[in-house]
Amino acid sequence: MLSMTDQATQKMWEDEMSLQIKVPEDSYYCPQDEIIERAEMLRRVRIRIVGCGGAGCNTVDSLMEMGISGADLLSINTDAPHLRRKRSMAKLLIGKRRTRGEGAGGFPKIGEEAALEEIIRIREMMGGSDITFVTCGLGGGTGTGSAPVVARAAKESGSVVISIVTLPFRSENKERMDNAMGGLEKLFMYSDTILAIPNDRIVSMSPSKKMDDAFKFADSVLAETITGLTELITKPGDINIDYADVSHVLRLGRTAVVGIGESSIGKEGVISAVKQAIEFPLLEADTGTAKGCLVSIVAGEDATLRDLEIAMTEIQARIRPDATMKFGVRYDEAMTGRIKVMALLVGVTSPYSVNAPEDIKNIERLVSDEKDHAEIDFIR
Ligand SMILES: Nc1nc2c(ncn2[C@@H]2O[C@H](COP(=O)(O)OP(=O)(O)OP(=O)(O)O)[C@@H](O)[C@H]2O)c(=O)[nH]1
Ligand SMILES: [Mg+2]
Repeated sequence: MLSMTDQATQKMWEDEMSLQIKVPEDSYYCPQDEIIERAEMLRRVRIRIVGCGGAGCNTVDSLMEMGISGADLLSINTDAPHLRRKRSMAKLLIGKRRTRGEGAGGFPKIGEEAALEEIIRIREMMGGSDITFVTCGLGGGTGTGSAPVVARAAKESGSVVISIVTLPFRSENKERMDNAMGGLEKLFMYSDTILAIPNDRIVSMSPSKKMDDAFKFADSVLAETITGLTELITKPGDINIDYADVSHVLRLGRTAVVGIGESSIGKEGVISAVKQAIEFPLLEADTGTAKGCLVSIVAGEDATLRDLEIAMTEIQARIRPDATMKFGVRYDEAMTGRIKVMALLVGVTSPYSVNAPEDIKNIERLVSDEKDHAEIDFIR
């Protein structure tokens, strides 16, 4: 039996509840939301994307054109005219004394010295990042020499570091391949995850074999990969992936592959999107060995729970049964009738895996034997 005071309290409580229920939806206000919002701002994941050297700055320029949200873009180069022409949110001309704004002339040692000249600025600029993408075309002087310096500064400031680099074309000279392998070895020391993509492989997927088009295509592949990964973390979805999920999965293995697939909704379409994403031919990886998987699904509002279930089951069937899988889902009006699946598979085995320094020799051999060698003239 409730006492009189308890009954009065209960009545007051019920009145208060009914009052709250009567509040019209559009004037919804909850004072705690302000505090929660502030906490949300504080835990916003800070993502930096740093393009080093000519190719790296071109990738950042492509990202600016595509419009990326939730990440800061930084371009670093020794080549002043190139750096000035390219779009970025912030720029750093390195090696003003060493190279006088004229590039590193294909010498990674000079690229490294140029970066070290500005090490204090680089450390400042890397501070506070949670995730740093370092991107460059390995093989030249600036990107190859400076990317490991940037990766190291980011790592030392406590960031997760993902290096996404290209390996030179077979038709470039042997010196460039040696440069690239030296750079890869250094990047290996400061990266949590490395995606090293042979240029010949990218071009074998490119619709045009003309050099300019091939580079543009390579830039767009890199830019799309980076955008996909960034938006997976930063764009609020209906099912979110957060920083803790991402850093956990990224630490499950050094080598990662990423693939994107898009198709119509419905069973067949969803399976086809998953297949495209997982069997993305860039690195010939054995995805069945993946230890971790981050999946981002963007679908039209008409996609059903069944479509999502099919996508999940199809992905699970293609990776290790005990793999850690985290996924985010976002509905997007612009995707009506369609579904886009992006999968980052971590800890895969690929001929291009860099899991130990010895693997680098192996990659060098593979790139030299690349059967998909692009028939393009590379003139420098
Ligand atoms: N994706 C892409 N790759 C490129 C492009 N230009 C060159 N590459 C590749 O990237 C490698 C490095 O070239 P750059 O980026 O021009 O060289 P850098 O880092 O600026 O070095 P230096 O010019 O010697 O100071 C080349 O060997 C090519 O394999 C480009 O526009 N896009
Ligand atoms: Mg250059």
